[in-house]
Amino acid sequence: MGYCTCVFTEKVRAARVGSVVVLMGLMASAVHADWIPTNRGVGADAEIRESNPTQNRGTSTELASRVRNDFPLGDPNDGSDRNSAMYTKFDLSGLDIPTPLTTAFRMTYRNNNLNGTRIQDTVTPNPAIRTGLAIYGLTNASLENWSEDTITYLNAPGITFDGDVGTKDFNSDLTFLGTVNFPEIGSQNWLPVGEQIVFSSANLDQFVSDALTGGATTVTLVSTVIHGGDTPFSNWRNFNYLFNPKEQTTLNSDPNYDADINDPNNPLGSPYSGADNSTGLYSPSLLIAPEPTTAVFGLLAMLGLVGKPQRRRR
Ligand SMILES: [Ca+2]
Ligand SMILES: [Ca+2]
Ligand SMILES: [Ca+2]
Ligand SMILES: [Ca+2]
Repeated sequence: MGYCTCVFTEKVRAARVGSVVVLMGLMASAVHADWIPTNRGVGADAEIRESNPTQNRGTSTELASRVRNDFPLGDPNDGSDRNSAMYTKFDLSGLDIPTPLTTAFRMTYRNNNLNGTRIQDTVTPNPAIRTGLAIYGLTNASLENWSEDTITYLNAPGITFDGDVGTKDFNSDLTFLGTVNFPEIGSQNWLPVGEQIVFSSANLDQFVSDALTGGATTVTLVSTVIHGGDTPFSNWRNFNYLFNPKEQTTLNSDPNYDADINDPNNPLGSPYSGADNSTGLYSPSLLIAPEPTTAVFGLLAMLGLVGKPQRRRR
């Protein structure tokens, strides 16, 4: 980021009266964060399905994960099991990457069917127990050249196909980064179309940082529902958790979303109902931003408020 060029530093030193205004401007610049959608450059998003391992779904307007494993390998019914994962690639070329950085990954809900039974334990019941997404990073950089137009379950990087539909087959080319749960449903009737689920973790920061240090210009994240195909919650098993890919250029309409089912008078409808996604605002996206405390400390140092003003190279 360009928040501490030497010229600017000299200006700041000379014009301390204007420090507050300058600080505000610099803050806006320094904490500026870019969500990089799969729309950018050679970015990509595609779902792969073990039940149809040679199928390419790169141009689909949906991205989903569904897992069920009721039948073992060799059973005539194994083909009715399900195991699908979502591949997303982000083009980081030409970006002014901050150091150190902080990151996040987000996707947005495609359909209006994410009600409480699909995300929470409704058996106990216990809304604190929920499913969500498990996120993996492709750490074998030599496999970054997968294409949205050709990726299938059989040729996807990080998967060793075992033929047993419903068992996840990730291999050591992928590194597990963590999980993110869906939120508690509370008094909503479902999660609104277009709302985001955001994953962030020190592991993700490290994964992106390591990739960039290694010279990568793209990074790949793979997402799947957390639960295995044998979860005891039948409403989670074999349910298709759907998200918007870049090809979903207009979000579904969701006029009956209710933010509070106990209030008969609140206005209905998702705030993102029918929203325009032609520029990727709702596509799978990776955030790369300056690590906040360091950036703020740097600004304060520049203004002589802490330590000495420092000159730093970009
Ligand atoms: Ca796609
Ligand atoms: Ca199976
Ligand atoms: Ca399998
Ligand atoms: Ca209501």
